Amino acid sequence: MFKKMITLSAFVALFAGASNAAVVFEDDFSSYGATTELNADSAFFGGNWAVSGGTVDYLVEGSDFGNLCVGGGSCIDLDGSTNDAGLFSSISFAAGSYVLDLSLFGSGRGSTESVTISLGNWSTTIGSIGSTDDASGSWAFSTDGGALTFQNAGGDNIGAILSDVTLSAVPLPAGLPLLATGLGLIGLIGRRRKATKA
Ligand SMILES: [Ca+2]
Ligand SMILES: [Ca+2]
Ligand SMILES: [Ca+2]
Repeated sequence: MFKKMITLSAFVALFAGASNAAVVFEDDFSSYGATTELNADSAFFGGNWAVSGGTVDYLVEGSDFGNLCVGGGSCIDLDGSTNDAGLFSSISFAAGSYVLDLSLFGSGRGSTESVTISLGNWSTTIGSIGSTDDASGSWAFSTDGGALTFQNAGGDNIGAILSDVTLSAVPLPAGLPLLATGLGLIGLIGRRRKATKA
């Protein structure tokens, strides 16, 4: 009976920690205007994103190249229109544990692309994204902090298509001591009951 209670407590504590994951940054790219902006610069993204070392394109459904946005809406072509793919960088985030969710698709124009995603000292490269591939995913990681960045390899104006970026902070360091304390108290109660019997 007691063992079952401890197991249940552990699950409840872990579940509580997971559900506390708080969204710290979210962008579906719908708020930057109703028409496509080729070589959209840092000012265009209103401080949410910076573009350096080349360019990216902002595409909108119903506007130039907007058909490349998979599922409609707005999206980013990570290789702009200057034959020099830019580094696409978000605002900065603190050190910690995060879950990153995003939609990333092939160029839709016959090419194969490679994209490196990083946040501080965490980084992953998604290589060989075929033209019609869905390379969307979710990554859980710890980092020393910094901007979330995207770098498309190459520079032929045809890049992978990015949309729906969500970054959530996972409060694992705060949850673990709580779980340890809970288990410790249960253990203490158990020992006291035994001592009384003896
Ligand atoms: Ca382009
Ligand atoms: Ca570049
Ligand atoms: Ca390319």
